[in-house]
Amino acid sequence: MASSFLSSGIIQPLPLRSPDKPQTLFDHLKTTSTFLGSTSKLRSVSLSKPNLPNPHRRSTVVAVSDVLKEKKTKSAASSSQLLITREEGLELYEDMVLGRAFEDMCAQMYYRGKMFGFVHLYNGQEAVSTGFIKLLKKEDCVVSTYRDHVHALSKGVPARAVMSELFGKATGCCRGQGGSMHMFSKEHNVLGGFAFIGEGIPVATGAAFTSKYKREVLKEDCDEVTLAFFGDGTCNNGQFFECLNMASLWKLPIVFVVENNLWAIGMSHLRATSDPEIWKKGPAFGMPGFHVDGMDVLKVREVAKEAIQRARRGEGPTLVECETYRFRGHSLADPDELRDPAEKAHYAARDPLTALKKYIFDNKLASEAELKAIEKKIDEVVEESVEFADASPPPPRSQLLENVFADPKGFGIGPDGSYRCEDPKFTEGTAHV
Ligand SMILES: Cc1ncc(C[n+]2csc(CCOP(=O)(O)OP(=O)(O)O)c2C)c(N)n1
Ligand SMILES: [Mg+2]
Repeated sequence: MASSFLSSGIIQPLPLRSPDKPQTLFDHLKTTSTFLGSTSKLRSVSLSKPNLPNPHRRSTVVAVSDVLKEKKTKSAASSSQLLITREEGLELYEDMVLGRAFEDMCAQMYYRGKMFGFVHLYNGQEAVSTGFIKLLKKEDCVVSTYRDHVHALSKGVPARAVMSELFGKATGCCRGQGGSMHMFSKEHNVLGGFAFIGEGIPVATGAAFTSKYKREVLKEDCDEVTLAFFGDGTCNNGQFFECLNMASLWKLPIVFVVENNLWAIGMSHLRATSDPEIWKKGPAFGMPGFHVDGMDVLKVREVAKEAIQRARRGEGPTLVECETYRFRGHSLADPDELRDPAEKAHYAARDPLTALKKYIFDNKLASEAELKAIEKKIDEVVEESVEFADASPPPPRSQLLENVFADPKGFGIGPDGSYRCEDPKFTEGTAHV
């Protein structure tokens, strides 16, 4: 049998391990890495050396440390050169405080029975939303997940419209029909939160394709960029790989932003993923991959700038893995008993808001009183959002079937192509719908 395989030209797979260097299956389990701050040990590393330079690789692999090192060297001549101006620092701080205060208020309102269904909070991950989205123009698009309130806020959707949506009220950004997991705003180009993990990635890829089509085929003046946010658990889904492939093939103006908070509900990223360094999957598809400290808004912002500018210049997609952490359970229904308290404490000590505050003070960008004034202003915004949502009316009954089908009354389109609700039999009650 074996000889007939050989003679028919079937190439046998290469052995995974060199026979003269015996290796047990457990050897790699002993390997640890400082890559992730999790208190768990890295369970697995690739047996084939993945870090060998590949002469055929078209892409560059850049670690964030290199980007920042280069920036530091460049700015060494003038030591006064900071990563942000005073105005930028205040804008970033305000956005992060808004994200945090809004989510804390959501928790209160949820437990008071004001919200329905699952609610997933973003506490701890603010540096990612702020670091990326505050660099965007209004025309740029954002696609989120079910952990979407703060992405919408960073993109400019008013707090009252997001809170009202959470309360299921008619004044919400989706008129109360979406709820927590489905923030959408045409005006602000927030193309949705998605409950099914990975669902948003093809939508984002489609949005990026639209931008490219407008620019290159319709010759419109368009340099829009799309950001696709999703979690570590989502990176083991097929849609992620399919979209990386298409985006790279067509050089789409998109940035894939992985918010690696180390957990997918109760499943540790290190237990579920063959190679936990997600950023390495970028170069495999011919795009740069970055790994950045997602608890530091300034580091995130530096990497985000590079990736967004690359997309705007028409040079194609980038994969950015932000290592971050959620400070609360998976959703407000999760008692959060699975994660190691030491791990939680490790990240709590790296709170992104505290880190930015320190940078602002160390560099004398603003006084304590100025930051306090921002916090007070945001408290008022969030309070007002609750009052507004509470006082708003629920959606009318007539809205129930709107936007479900492609006709204003929700009864669909008949075989002749006309709206079923316009069929005279419809009002007589004899139409089949
Ligand atoms: C297609 C699909 N499969 C399974 C689920 C159930 N599910 C909900 S959240 C989640 C974990 C996602 O983890 P991650 O992508 O890391 O996002 P995080 O919640 O950490 O932000 C899973 C598997 C789902 N929503 N959609
Ligand atoms: Mg996760």
